[in-house]
Amino acid sequence: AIDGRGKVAVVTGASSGIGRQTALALARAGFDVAVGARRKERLADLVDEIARETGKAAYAAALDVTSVPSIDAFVQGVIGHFGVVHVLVNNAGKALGRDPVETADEADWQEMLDTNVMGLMRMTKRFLPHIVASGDGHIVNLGSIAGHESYAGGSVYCATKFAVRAITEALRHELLGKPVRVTSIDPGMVETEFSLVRFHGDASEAAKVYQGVRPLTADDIADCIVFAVTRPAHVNIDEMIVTSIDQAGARVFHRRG
Ligand code: 8X3
Repeated sequence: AIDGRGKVAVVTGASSGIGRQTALALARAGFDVAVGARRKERLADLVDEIARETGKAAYAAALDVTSVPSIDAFVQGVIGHFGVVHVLVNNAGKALGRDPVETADEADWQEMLDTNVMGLMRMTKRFLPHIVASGDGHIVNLGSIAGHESYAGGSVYCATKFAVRAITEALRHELLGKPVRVTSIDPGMVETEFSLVRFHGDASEAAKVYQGVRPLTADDIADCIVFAVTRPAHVNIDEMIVTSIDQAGARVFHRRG
C-alpha cells in the first residue's frame, strides 16, 4: 500500500460518524487533512485528536454543502491553506424521515436532494481542477446499499443514493485518461448519528434500527476508505458494498432477542 505522505485529503461532514473517523484514519495514514462541517465547534475536538495522535495540523472550516457561498468559502480556504488537493471524500449526507410517499415531508425531500446530490456535485465540481492538477487524485463518494435497492419509506433517500451511484459512474467515464480515481463506498447499516437525524431526534426510533444486530461502526467504513485511497496509483476500487454480518441487502436483517 501507498501511504498518504505528501497528499492532501478533504473530508466533508467530518463533525461526527463516518466523516470524523475517516479524517482521523486518513491522518493516521499520513495524509494532511482538511475537514468541513456545519457544526464547526465539533471540528476543534477532531483537530486536537489528529494533532495528538499524528502531530499533524489539520485544516478545519465551516461547511454547509447546501449553501453555495459556504462551499465557495470552504474551497477557497482549503486551496489557500494547502495549495493542492489529492483526495476528496464526499461524506456529507443524510436521510430524513422514513415515511411513504403519500405522507412524507416535502421539505425533508428537498434537504436530502440538496445535501446528498447537489452538495456532492458542487463540491466535486469545484475541487476537480485541483484534484486533476495534483497528478494523483481520487474522489471518494459515500453511496449506500440504498443506492442499489430501494425500500418502503426510502423513496427519496434511496433516489439520492442511486443518484450518487450514477454520478460516480459518470465521473469515472469523464475522468478516464486523467490521473484521478473514482470510488464509491456503499455501506449498509452503520451505527452513527444517522438514525437520530433520520428520525428528527427521536432516540427510541433511532435505537430500534440497531436493536438486536451488530451494526457496522464508523471505523469499519473509514478502514474501507483508507484501503481504497492507499492502493497504487493504477488501482481503482470502483465500488465497495459493505454490510454488517446481520444484514443481507437493504431490507433484510437478522435480529437477536
Ligand atoms: C444507510 C443505509 O439501510 O439505512 O445508507 O438506507 S439504510
